[in-house]
Amino acid sequence: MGISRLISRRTEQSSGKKKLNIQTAHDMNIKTIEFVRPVKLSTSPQRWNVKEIKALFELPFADLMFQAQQVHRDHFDPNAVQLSTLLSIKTGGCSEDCGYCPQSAFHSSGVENRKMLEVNEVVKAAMVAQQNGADRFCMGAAWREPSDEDMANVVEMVKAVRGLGMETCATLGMLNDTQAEQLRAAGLDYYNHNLDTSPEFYGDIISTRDYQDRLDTLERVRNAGMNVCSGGIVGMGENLTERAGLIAQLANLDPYPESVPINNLVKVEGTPLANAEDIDPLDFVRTIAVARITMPSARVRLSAGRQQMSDAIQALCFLAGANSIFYGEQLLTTGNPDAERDRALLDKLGMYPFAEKH
Ligand code: SAM
Ligand code: DTB
Ligand code: SF4
Repeated sequence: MGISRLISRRTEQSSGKKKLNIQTAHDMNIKTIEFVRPVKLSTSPQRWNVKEIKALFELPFADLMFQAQQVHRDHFDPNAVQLSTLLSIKTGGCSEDCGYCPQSAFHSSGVENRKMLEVNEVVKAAMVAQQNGADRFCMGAAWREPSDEDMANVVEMVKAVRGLGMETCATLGMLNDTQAEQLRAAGLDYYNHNLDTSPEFYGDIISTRDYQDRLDTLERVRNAGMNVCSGGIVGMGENLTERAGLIAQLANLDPYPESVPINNLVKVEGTPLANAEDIDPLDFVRTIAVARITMPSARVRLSAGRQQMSDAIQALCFLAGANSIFYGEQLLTTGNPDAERDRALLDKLGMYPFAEKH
């Protein structure tokens, strides 16, 4: 059924004028979704194919946003945002060649190699983050994979941060089964490991490990019983099919990740992607909306790239279903809006940190 027919079916004659019956808007929205893509009741683990996801990307902007809002409101308080603070616990000198990353030893970005932080330094940073209102603390390391010695330190960090009453997340590269189990036993709530892009485009960006390695790590995290945080980067020169391919991979994980960071490439001088063409900001918003629709109950994080984004685009991202941000003036090696600017933005939008009201 066409949208216009749906709307006219839901209108009433009143004083000679057609009036939209607000009470039935919810019902109407669902029908609009059916109009765009028939609801699937199949139990197949392949929930979405790339063609269907591409079709979502190609919807008129307002239709896409409408669907995303509907799905968002069905699953979350639409005005609550989860705040996650990042800390680089081991910076630079990484043996992988990820084309976007300033921490790769293959590139000359000027990022200094630093040894791993001490447990007490990490705890101090977590306490500051907590005082500033963050509810999740994410520890990131520039490793291909952690060594046994690294793991012993990370386990202490996780226990200590958890002891503060914060949710914990770590991103340390590839894990084996034993390491995944160690992290779970330490109380790690989320493990972040991004697929980054589609399988087809992946080889253009990274050559030192393959896509299957990433999927294997995600499976180990899942099997160990931790929440999965996995997303990707847009704006690396991928085409629409490849962008849709990333979302399809994430959405078809069974189950899909609890947390989905969508990063807008931060172009760092000295990396192979320093001169990548900017993605149209509205296409970034579309990516958030498509992630929301295809992974309805996931936290979709408006991740890296916010410092370069206007308030208006960020507001559209929230409208598209983003409900988590990195909070604090530093990501890993690059900048992020400072806490004051974010507080002001949330206030302006009538939004609030999730932890304050839930
Ligand atoms: N070394 C570990 C790994 O790669 O799994 C963990 C840290 S790594 C920096 C975590 C993620 O940060 C990457 O997978 C990528 O998605 C994101 N990232 C790195 N550099 C970025 C950039 N310049 N812009 C946007 N996202 C970036
Ligand atoms: C994620 O998806 N984005 C974060 C976090 N997970 C680890 C990292 C963004 C890094 C941006 C570049 C930098 O600051 O080095
Ligand atoms: Fe290393 Fe992670 Fe950067 Fe890749 S993204 S170079 S694995 S720190």
